Amino acid sequence: MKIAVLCHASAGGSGVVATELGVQVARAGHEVHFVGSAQPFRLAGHGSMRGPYFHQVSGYAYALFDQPYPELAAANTLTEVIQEHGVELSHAHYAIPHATAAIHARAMTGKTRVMTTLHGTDVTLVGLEPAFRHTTRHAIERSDHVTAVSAYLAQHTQEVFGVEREIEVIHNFVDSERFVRVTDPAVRARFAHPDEALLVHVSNFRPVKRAADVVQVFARVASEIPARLLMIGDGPERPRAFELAQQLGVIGRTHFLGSFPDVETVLGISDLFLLPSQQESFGLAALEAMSCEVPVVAARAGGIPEVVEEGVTGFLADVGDVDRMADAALRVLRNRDLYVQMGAAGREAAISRFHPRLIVPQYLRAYERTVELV
Ligand code: GMT
Repeated sequence: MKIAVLCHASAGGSGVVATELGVQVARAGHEVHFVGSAQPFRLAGHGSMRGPYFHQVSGYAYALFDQPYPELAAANTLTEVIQEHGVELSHAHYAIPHATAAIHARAMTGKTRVMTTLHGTDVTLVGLEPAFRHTTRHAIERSDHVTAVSAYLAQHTQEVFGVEREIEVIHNFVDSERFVRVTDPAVRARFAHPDEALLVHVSNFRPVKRAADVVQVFARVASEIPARLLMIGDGPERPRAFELAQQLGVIGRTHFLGSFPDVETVLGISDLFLLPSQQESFGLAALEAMSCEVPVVAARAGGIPEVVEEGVTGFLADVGDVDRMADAALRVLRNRDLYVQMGAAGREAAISRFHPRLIVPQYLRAYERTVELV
């Protein structure tokens, strides 16, 4: 098959899933063309003469236009790629803007099929805004096939947009060879003393991630046991989280490390992953932590319970219940047997339920079915 992929290039779960899926699909012998304004961040080093290929959407600014209209430019570049390479299927990660651009290119070429994967923000946040509601519903209804990364998201989409079409659930996956426990004590020694518990949070620090709750939970934990917190990523709520860490007197034990691509090193040395999000359609970062044998304490929000099994691979609490999250964290960190057992269960779940060898074939079958609609 010849497949075009549209996704966000910046660090974020949907871009990660889109890129790793595209790489695996290319390895399986298909021709994969990424189309976007920038190369997806995890695609670096994967392109070769046999693909995956990357086609940059050209920007255009003109004094009369108050915006560069990137979706129109994306539809235009995608049209060129479809015509030049005989693309049979455009896989859009996100209803808006990517499925909208793909549907536009389908209309212009009369050739390709459109498969859309919903990741969350397009449905639960931005897509529901009155400014985008009709466009999002149109993108979902007019795609040839739609998948969602959790059962929660599929059902929520049907409810809030009132769409009746089938939405296939295909969970996200994790590369369990890459996301592994790091046993070299020298790596861990760079971030924590041997007697300290190492807690970690990875996100884009949008308000929905509730980074302040991470700091609140950590401050309670650190008042009881020696501990350190690593905050990975960057975004609008980072300054507030920093300020709160100062106010609560834990800034010396909280390290804001910013964004970097090999997040697995930090996850691999950590003892506990915190994900107190207000809303999360899946929680890919939690799955990556589980693959590294790290127990998770998270909010019982959206699709998180489909990933983190309460009492088995971590503990869940109501959104904002930082006391319960801190109690759960202390329970795991104070009980070596429970900690080891939960870490092992997390890795087992990553391998037995979320391995690429289980998930990628589900996408390939969906591609085949969608292309055969022609
Ligand atoms: O969570 C984010 O802010 C990033 C966003 C994205 O587009 O990368 O994540 C969404 O897609 C991920 C991959 O499917 C999911 O793991 C995240 O749960 C989802 N985020 C939300 O639903 C808020």
